[in-house]
Amino acid sequence: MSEVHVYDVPDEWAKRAWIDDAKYRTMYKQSLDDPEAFWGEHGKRIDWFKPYTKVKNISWDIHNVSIKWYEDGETNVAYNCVDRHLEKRGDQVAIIWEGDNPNEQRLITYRELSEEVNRFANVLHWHGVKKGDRVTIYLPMIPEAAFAMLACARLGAIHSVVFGGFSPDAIAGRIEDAQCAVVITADEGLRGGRKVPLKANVDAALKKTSTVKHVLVVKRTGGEVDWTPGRDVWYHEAAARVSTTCPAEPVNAEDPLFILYTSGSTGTPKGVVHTTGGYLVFASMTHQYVFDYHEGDIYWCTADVGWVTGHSYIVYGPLANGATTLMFEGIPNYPSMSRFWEVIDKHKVNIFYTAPTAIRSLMGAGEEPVKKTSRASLRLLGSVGEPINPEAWEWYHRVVGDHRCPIVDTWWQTETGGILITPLPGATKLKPGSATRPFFGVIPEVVDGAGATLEGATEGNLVIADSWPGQMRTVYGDHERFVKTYFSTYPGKYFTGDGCRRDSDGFYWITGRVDDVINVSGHRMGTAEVESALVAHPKVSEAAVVGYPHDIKGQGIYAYVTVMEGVEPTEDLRKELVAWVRKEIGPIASPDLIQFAQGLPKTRSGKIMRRILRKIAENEYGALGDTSTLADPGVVTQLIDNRQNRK
Ligand code: 6R9
Repeated sequence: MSEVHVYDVPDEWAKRAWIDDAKYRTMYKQSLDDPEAFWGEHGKRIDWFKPYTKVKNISWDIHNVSIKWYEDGETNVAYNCVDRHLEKRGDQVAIIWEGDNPNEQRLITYRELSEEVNRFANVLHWHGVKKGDRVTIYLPMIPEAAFAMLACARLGAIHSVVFGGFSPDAIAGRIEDAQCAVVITADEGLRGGRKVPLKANVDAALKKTSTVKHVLVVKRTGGEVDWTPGRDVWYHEAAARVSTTCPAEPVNAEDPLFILYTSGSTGTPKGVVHTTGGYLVFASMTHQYVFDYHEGDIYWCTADVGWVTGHSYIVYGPLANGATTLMFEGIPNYPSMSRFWEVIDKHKVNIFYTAPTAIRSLMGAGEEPVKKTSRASLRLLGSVGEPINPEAWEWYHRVVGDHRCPIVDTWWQTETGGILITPLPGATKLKPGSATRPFFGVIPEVVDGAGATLEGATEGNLVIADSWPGQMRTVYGDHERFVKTYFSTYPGKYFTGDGCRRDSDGFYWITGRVDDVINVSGHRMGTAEVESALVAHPKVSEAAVVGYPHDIKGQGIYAYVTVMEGVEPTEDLRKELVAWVRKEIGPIASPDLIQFAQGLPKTRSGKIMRRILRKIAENEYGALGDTSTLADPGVVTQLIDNRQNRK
């Protein structure tokens, strides 16, 4: 291994930060020695209508997986993110909204946020939404997305946010799975100057599912949309008819707050369920300590609210803490490659949290677009979504942060609700590419394939040995799948699906997924999902999908396709298949490379040998390993000869 550059904690950081190294060690030890006492104390960071008397009640026994935190407490997430701030910071900006067009912005104070959320909740209530009902939110990055999420929370309804890049089929599947009666969308979205036909996508989705009674449409661009009278409602018209007071429904700590669909190694996306109390405690506490958030800071997370990062670190964590959170509608390279840095200067952003894929693509444009901006307000940088390669880390640190800003490389998952492994900027020395140490209460372990726990400096699969309050509680409607996916591989432990290395300092280095999930620009894709989209095409007989290293996206999608008898595997068919997958799932699932194959390598029992396909896609065909179990070894030579990734 090449030598690792270590960055010590700067003195001024150790002094000013909430947590220095000594405090980290003390608190971490407390959190493990007596989790009841530790989380009992920290649970008080949010307001409770009815205080809890029980803190932690966990069983990870595969015959009875049950996860409960603060189980007899009652609270409301919208109350915590909005109402409780009004007295002290009613006039403080809660949300800075920066439009796709640099001339568009909105500043929303906590008082205005309260009015908007109450109004939105009343509109939902009017359309029949009550506690426990599921609501699909398919919106662009506009403040109404946050209003809608908080409005659901206010009523005790469960939101299911669907990323605006998903196709009508993907929306329909998610609506159907959660049995949603209301969908909230916009006429169109706007990204990089281009329009996204959100309402039209919802219209197409609703042809395939019948649970939806009302579609609330927020006017964003004013573009033409089709209208189904009786079903479709303009949000602004409904909003004009309701008041700005709506009581916050008391909900139990374990009542669901949201469902968020995420890809796994098999089957259709899973509805990850997060509940109320533990989730909010964990999101707000990690937001405060990981980003060292202090009163008055301007905080910007560039994620989309369609992903968990947007849920926990644009909306819930920051607003629970009374922070000013920036919400950006656009993309990093529009209208120019300097956009991120210009937004930072315009709004005097202090804390900036983005993804390695964005850093790598901006790196490609050189230093000039960064250096022509000031960025003097920046104090801390963050990274999330995939492993960050040391070159990108160093560039982020040197060019964006002017050597001045620590970088928190935060490892977590949709399932974990909040950050689990991360540096704390006043406590943890930094090693580029390492997510470093566990957050309070988190017990990472490295296990081998057989499940043995490995000690010291080692490498293997990452599991977590005990629960934390932000943990997902179940897969919506399928608890068995929850148990099987996360608790059956290593009984008694939560299996993350990630591989990792632990070095001699006890620092963790996440090496990427060890299952059939690929991470494309920080977006999770199940290879099985792309495969089933491909085989749904009438000209495709068989398909196998794997990831391969991609300079900007981290991983690209490589598809092996066998066509039906009599079909010509042409360039046109290749384009047709890419367009097909985009239509079936969405643009994030577009195959980067398609290889037409006469046959796929299979064992004699008919199992596709993905290990071999992965190697060929990685252009590492010299090291195929044991191929003795192949039914027809000739297939492999053909695949190598026609490989698509030749760099
Ligand atoms: C928050 C989020 C989760 C998967 C996870 C891992 C990868 C996320 C990472 C990271 C290395 C980091 N991942 N953060 N890998 N270093 N700092 O991204 O959730 O979309 O569910 O993805 O992303 O592979 O298992 P999600």
